[in-house]
Amino acid sequence: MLTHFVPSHCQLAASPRRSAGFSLIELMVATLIMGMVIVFVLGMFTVQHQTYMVVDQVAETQQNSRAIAGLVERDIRNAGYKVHSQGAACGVDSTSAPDILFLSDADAIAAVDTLPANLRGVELGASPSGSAPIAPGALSMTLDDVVIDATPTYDTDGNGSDDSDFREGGGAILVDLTNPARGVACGFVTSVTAPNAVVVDFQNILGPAGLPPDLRLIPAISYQVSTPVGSPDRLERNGVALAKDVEDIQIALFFDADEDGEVDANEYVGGAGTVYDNTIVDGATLREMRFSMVVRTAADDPRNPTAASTGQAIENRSSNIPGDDGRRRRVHVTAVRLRNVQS
Ligand SMILES: [Ca+2]
Ligand SMILES: [Ca+2]
Ligand SMILES: [Ca+2]
Ligand SMILES: [Ca+2]
Repeated sequence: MLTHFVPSHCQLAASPRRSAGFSLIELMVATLIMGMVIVFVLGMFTVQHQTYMVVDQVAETQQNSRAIAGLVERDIRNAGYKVHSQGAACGVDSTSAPDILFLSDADAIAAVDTLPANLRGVELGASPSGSAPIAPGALSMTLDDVVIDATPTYDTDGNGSDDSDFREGGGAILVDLTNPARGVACGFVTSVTAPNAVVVDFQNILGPAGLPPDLRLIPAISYQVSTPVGSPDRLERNGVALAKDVEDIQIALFFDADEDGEVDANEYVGGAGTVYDNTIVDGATLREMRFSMVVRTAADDPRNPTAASTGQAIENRSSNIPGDDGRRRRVHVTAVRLRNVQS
């Protein structure tokens, strides 16, 4: 009985031709299909890996932007604290390169309730002696004191005790109280020698004086894009690297020169179509500042080869940064009111 019951597929398997295994054609077809699958999977993996890298880098850039913006906002908001309002902020404007920003250094000044009684309510700043003309370049200044609030804040000579409210690598803003129309000048502090000497590398000039000048030098925080040889562009705060891959910073300032309580069209400088001129600005009427920056990813995105000049035309910058390197870029804009500045 059993010998008669043989399923048909067993009969087929038992045939001598089929038991020889796969034919060459079958093997080639199988190999080809396998190859195609591998190529497809590898391709998917590469694309996903690239996407992951780009997303990761863009996320990092955005995180950087937020961290920087937080610090800049704080510094802008505090600018003018306990110092002459005219000297709260000073910009060095460019339409073809990053701007440079100086903000009066609130960290250098003790909180109002810890100031000595005789200094409360007094607007602080050091008085330089002599009346040297202010032009771009290094200028040695003799001050009444490098400490403006009776409490030194920075240890400039590294001996372990604080000796100055100015610091090397930081900035300084110069105003003329009897000639506010001279505007405001600013530069980098390159040397501090307590008790009364600083060297400031001025980045701009102070307008001509009509009346005998009454100058005040105010310690300031500096923001600058630096391009060290062989390193990526970076943003420096007080000469110290704050973040890499920051390509550009641009500032726009909003004044209320006629004091009608609002910023009129002609009171907006440093933005599109306008140029900030530090020699005609009365800083005491500054109400708001807009700070924009371009941050880019650290590496190229191979799928973004023609990203030329995307997103770099910010404020009054007329020549865009060449962006044809495939890097992704993000523009971060922050606008802050200056709460310590009063006319
Ligand atoms: Ca500019
Ligand atoms: Ca101090
Ligand atoms: Ca010291
Ligand atoms: Ca106005």
